[in-house]
Amino acid sequence: MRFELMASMMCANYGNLEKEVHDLAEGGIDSYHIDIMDGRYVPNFAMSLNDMHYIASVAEKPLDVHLMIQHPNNHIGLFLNNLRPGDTVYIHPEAEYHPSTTLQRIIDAGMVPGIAVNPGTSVETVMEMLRIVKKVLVMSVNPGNAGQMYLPYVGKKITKLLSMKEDMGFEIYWDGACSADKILEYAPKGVQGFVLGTTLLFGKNRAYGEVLQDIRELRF
Ligand code: S6P
Ligand code: MG
Repeated sequence: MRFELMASMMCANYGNLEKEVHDLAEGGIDSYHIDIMDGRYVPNFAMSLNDMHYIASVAEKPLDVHLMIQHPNNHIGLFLNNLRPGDTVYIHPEAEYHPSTTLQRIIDAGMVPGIAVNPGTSVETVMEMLRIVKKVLVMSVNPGNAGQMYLPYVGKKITKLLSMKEDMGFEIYWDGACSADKILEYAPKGVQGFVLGTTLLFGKNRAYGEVLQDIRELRF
């Protein structure tokens, strides 16, 4: 079964970031998930523009940029100018007065447009944007930190989105507390990709390639 695996780079070892980027690529990661935070939209500062810029400069695989910032339209050019066509940019619709304007700027720059949907955000409130975006990043934890507990009520929202994705033309991605049992349950149902952080990939004292191979060999 083919599904995408993204590495949550806020969980990487910044003591040797270039090696992390290359080890993850050799291990078989599909893209680098970049959690940009402003300390306002979320109560944390994880990665910022320079981190993204550096990873973009040493990475050959695509970037998957998750903007957890207020009013992303004010600063989106800074991010788009440092990405390559085909990289993905997600915004949080609640963080923007006119989210479809911001999504159009992402599209015009040649990036893949996405929205991130918080655990407390309903599908109904983002319905119009589902026709614009190519990717929906479903948050199964509240945004801001790695290493949190999965929020089980998110499952019903994924079921609802799965029933709409073909008609509306988007793919679903999972972000937060992603474990093997979640991949086993949701990849066969049609979730296209999974962000891997501390739950499954980082801080395990195992080579990334071994961990990723175990995930690819899960028996469905
Ligand atoms: C959370 C962020 C996520 C985390 C990821 C970490 O604000 O958007 O991308 O980095 O959830 O994974 P884990 O397994 O530590 O929850
Ligand atoms: Mg994220």
